[in-house]
Amino acid sequence: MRPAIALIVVMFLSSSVAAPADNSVSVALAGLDGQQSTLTLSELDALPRVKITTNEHGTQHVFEGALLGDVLAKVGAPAGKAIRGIELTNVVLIEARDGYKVALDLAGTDAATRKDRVIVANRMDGSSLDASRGPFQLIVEGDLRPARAIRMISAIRILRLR
Ligand SMILES: Nc1nc2c(c(=O)[nH]1)N[C@H]1C(S)=C(S)[C@@H](COP(=O)(O)O)O[C@H]1N2
Ligand SMILES: [Mo]
Repeated sequence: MRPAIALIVVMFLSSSVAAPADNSVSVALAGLDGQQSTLTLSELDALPRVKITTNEHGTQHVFEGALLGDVLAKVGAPAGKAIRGIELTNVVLIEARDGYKVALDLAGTDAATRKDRVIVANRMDGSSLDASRGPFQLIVEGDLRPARAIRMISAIRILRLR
């Protein structure tokens, strides 16, 4: 009887600890001039929400998150008219927990520059992303194949090529 009660107490405690632990998972952010920050799920949820419908191997999904540009604002990334001249050589490098990496040109991710949006998503079809995708996944609107839809994002950095 006693070990069973102890087991139930341990299960209860670990399940109640699991919820806040999920929000402690964050993405490391780095700007062009040494700025460093992190992005938590609650910070992502607080940004203006954007929904993008994708077609992954013939299956339609609705992803929801925030514009990559709104996330990169946390580390002072140039946006809109500030992306001109030499700033057009900036690259966004996104890395995942499994070592997968994707590079995008910063101008191509800017909502004032391109109609197709790039978001950091944390929900798919109304639910939080599971461990194999999330908590954070990149979605590039208009991509015909999902190779750049990097799952399990761990870090997002802006780099100067010059
Ligand atoms: N972290 C991570 N993201 C990733 C991948 C990956 O291997 N690791 N594969 C990419 C590719 S090539 C595709 S087609 C889509 C879907 O991959 P899946 O079929 O392995 O789910 O996720 C993309 N995002
Ligand atoms: Mo792929």
